[in-house]
Amino acid sequence: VTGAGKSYFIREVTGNSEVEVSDDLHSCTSKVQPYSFKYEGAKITLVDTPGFNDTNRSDTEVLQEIVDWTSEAYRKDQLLTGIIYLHPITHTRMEGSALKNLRMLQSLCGQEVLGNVFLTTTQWSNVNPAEAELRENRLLNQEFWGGLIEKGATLERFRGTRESGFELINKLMSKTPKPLDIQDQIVRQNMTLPETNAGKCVNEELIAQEKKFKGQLKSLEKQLREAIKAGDGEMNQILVAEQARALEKLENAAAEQKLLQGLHTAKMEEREAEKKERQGDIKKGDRRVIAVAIKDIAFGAHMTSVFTSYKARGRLIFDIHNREEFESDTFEITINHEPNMPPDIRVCADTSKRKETLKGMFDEGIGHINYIILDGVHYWCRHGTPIGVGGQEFLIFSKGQF
Ligand SMILES: Nc1nc2c(ncn2[C@@H]2O[C@H](COP(=O)(O)OP(=O)(O)OP(=O)(O)O)[C@@H](O)[C@H]2O)c(=O)[nH]1
Ligand SMILES: [Mg+2]
Repeated sequence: VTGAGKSYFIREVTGNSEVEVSDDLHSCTSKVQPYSFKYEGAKITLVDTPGFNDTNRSDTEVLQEIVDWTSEAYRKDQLLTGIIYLHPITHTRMEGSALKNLRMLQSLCGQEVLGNVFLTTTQWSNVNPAEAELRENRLLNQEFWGGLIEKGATLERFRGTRESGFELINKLMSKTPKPLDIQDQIVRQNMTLPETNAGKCVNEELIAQEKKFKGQLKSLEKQLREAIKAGDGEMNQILVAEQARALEKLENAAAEQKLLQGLHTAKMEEREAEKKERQGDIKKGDRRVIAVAIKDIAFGAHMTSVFTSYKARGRLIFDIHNREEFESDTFEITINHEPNMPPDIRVCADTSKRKETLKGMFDEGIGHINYIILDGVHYWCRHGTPIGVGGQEFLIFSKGQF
């Protein structure tokens, strides 16, 4: 909850004066920020977050900020031990925004993690104790915190002091760290933000807002018509101003929906591009050949009257027309030679022009075959003539049935 005292809590507990606490009604923390400190020999990290219903930013932006940080942490195998949800006891009622925050909390965490969630009231010193307790009791209603507490969350109080903060931290330290639903959905299930439960929650809220503001505009229009008919100039002005406000809110909700949808589209396009790239790689993989410079073969070729294989250096070529690939790094290959193949298999390399240097292994004639085995795949030498690139000549070994 924005302004509940998240940053205040962290500043008290860590003793870090750099934690920015707001001094007015405007939202203060805009980035997710971890603060670490030593406590009884353990390193503890408290993570400050912006709150929803931020006065400067939309819920979608705040959610994106939280999602970015939590997914990064999850990728680094850093799990959260607990969540301290702060709610100011100064709030007299459970407003719509507070209910929305609870839904967000639930959709971000998921059921499994509720056992590690502390529903905590703050700012007790700002309210008369009897009244504060009354409010706390009201928070226990089924539709507020009651439901979450039934599912494992705990009711806590932060009294504004360091000790009180440490009490909460002590309680949390015995908990087992668990992944949040949002982390699992974004990282492991590779969902787009609007596909996650938290994203859906924001979207539903926006749809509800849109409906509400449209309704408001309709009723304002009707009232305005009546005011005009009655010649009530003052009322007319008030209504026009109200109409403008409702219209602005409607436009904001629509813009945010668009932003959310944009995040989805962007991610889908990214995925599509990745898929295409993968498919391209597979195709490339099918087409790949091994090119061996004839100068590298020459010496060994002479030896094949003695050996059936010898080592040379070759390079992987994905696109036979890509001249740069002929410059790529070479690696050691073994060229095998089988001179006793059945007579219907022809020798692959027509090295007639190079008889002198490639005598032996690449001899022309019936019953000779030259091949390389790479990653368990046979690459046969089947190009009629060596191909010349950049003043060098290469023999090409390619996959497929011989
Ligand atoms: N007395 C008292 N004041 C508090 C307490 N917690 C917060 N405050 C005051 O409430 C105001 C808001 O506190 P912040 O810590 O900035 O609130 P926040 O939750 O970080 O708010 P955002 O970053 O804007 O989401 C500040 O003026 C704090 O001094 C508390 O436990 N006791
Ligand atoms: Mg803050």
